[in-house]
Amino acid sequence: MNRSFWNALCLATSTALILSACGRSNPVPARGSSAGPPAATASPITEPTPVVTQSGAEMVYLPGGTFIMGSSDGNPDEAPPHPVTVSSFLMDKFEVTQEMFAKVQLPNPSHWQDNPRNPVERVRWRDAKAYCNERSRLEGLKPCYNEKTEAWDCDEAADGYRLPTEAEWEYACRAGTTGPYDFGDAAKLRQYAWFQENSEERTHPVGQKKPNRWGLYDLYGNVCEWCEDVYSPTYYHVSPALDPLGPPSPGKDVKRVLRGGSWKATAGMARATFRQGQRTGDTDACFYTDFCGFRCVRRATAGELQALIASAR
Ligand SMILES: [Ca+2]
Repeated sequence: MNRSFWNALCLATSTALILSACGRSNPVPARGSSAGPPAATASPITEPTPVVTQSGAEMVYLPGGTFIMGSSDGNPDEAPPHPVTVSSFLMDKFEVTQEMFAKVQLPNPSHWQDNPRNPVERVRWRDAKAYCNERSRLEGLKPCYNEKTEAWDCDEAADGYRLPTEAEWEYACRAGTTGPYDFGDAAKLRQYAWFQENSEERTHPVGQKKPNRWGLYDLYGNVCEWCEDVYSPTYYHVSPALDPLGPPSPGKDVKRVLRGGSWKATAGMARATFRQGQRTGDTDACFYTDFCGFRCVRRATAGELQALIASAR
């Protein structure tokens, strides 16, 4: 292991010890949270917890934590494995479906439109961000994306919906485990994913397979999921240890990260650490990636979280 790995490990360990010494049960505060401390009667939420949002979207609250991102057993771009700490966040329980897309009155770009619970696909990276902003407006939240800038820059402090960072996606997929899949080995993948071996060359309605350990469905397979990050095969050598956002954008129509593999992926491409770079479709008149979908994340204040959890009961 190289020096940068050990430096990163020492930093993460030190951070964890400091937070532990402070007696904080939830290791990382919500990034961008504008709220004060939780209400005196509210207990900190330390386990993944399902919620339902104001517009009816099912999400799971994931307390932040530290994990080892990447793998030394996969492709070169998955190395080196390195410790990463992510702040708490909410993540969609399912891939964004076509009925969810319709709810914000955006045109459906999908190839397979025979079931409203099918995941939206053929969705450009920017269209996914447009959905995030519209869903934020629908729920009275501050949109994260500035639609006036070239790359629709993300305001990390806003409380609206956005695409996950690559680190958030992998943290959620790993669900506290360290292997290629949170459920064990590839022999069980059929129980959790639509992929090359069982998909019959198409998408399927979300939520039909088993969820991962943290209650998230279809992270493996069905549609690949857009992340916010610029794709760089060497980023893990320089990634910061706390809430990494990916490399800076080198220009227009760069590759962005896709995660999880799709209905056409091999089992190896559906691994928790598998990385894929995909052009965003901005300059491609024939964008036809019917394996590209996404799910949303957002931050929530402690007070909001309590209300969301109560509404899900
Ligand atoms: Ca997926």
